[in-house]
Amino acid sequence: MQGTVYKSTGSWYQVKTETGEFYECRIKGKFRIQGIKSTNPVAVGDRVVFDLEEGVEGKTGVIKKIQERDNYIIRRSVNLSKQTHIIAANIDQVFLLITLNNPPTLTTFIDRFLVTAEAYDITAVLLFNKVDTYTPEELAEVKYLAEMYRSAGYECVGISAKKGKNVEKVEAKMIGKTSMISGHSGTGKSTLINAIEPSLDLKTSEISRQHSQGQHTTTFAEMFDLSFDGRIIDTPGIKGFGVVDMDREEIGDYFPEFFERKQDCKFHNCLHLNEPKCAVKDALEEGEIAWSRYKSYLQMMEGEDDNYRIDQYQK
Ligand SMILES: Nc1nc2c(ncn2[C@@H]2O[C@H](COP(=O)(O)OP(=O)(O)OP(=O)(O)O)[C@@H](O)[C@H]2O)c(=O)[nH]1
Ligand SMILES: [Zn+2]
Repeated sequence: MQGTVYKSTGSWYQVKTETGEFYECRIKGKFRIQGIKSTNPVAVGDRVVFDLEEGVEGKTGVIKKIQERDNYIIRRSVNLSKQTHIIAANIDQVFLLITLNNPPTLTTFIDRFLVTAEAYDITAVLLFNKVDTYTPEELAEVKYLAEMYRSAGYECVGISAKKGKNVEKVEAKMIGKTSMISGHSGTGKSTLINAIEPSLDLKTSEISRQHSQGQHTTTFAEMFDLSFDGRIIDTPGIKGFGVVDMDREEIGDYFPEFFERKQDCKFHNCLHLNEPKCAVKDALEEGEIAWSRYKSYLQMMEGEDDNYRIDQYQK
């Protein structure tokens, strides 16, 4: 039988067949995918082949095969820097929910996230959420950030998941696609999904309670069918987003506004660091490229991990 993984809870996978039936499936023995060192061999969004289990009551199955993935998005596993965790597979686009404060989303985090999305060829859209709570100064900052990311080549929308502002714009972008919703814990992922599909009635939680408990409402990624043609993937709050297995030479190519100018650099393999006649640095000096983007680039080139900074910031 064939189906798509809608949910994974560690050892069990919820698989939906083309006829719309759900089966609880698991993996038997070692199941490794070539070339990927991952803590989870099967991820939400995977298309799988499975056998029904004999002699077992209910609808359970054993996954035999994973069909080739169009793409997948990964992060480093906690505590195991060499290992990776596949967050989801076969994604058409990813929406990153950003809030200025409560919780703060740093540009270094946004940039790392975008680089990862570029590396796996997934369209990213930035959603600046909670616009209903911002002061005029904060709204000006949102506008500034949105302009900056638009000029880098990304679509940006200011929304209020709670009040419904611009939610219909997000909805329109989801038609016919599998979308992933990402963002720090508390940025409003579940609230947005509920606004789009109230029948899902996902649990949301107050920021303060989340912090005192230090827990996420959503612990596993999960895919949901929308009432229109579209699917949504809810992901656990992501703190850091490690960039995995990326050569220093390719990082710049995942900054669209750098890549666009690279052909005008004197050296075809310019790293935009100290090389003469670098089109990226020229654009930076002229204010066409944002310093914060370049700073994130330098940080990634130095292989710095900014997780600890985000953690400090969030406490
Ligand atoms: N004022 C306002 N509050 C919002 C908005 N969106 C979400 N919230 C609130 O922010 C808090 C966190 O929202 P959730 O939807 O639970 O956030 P989440 O991203 O799903 O969090 P995790 O499940 O922990 O990853 C809740 O108290 C929401 O009511 C918004 O647009 N405006
Ligand atoms: Zn250059």
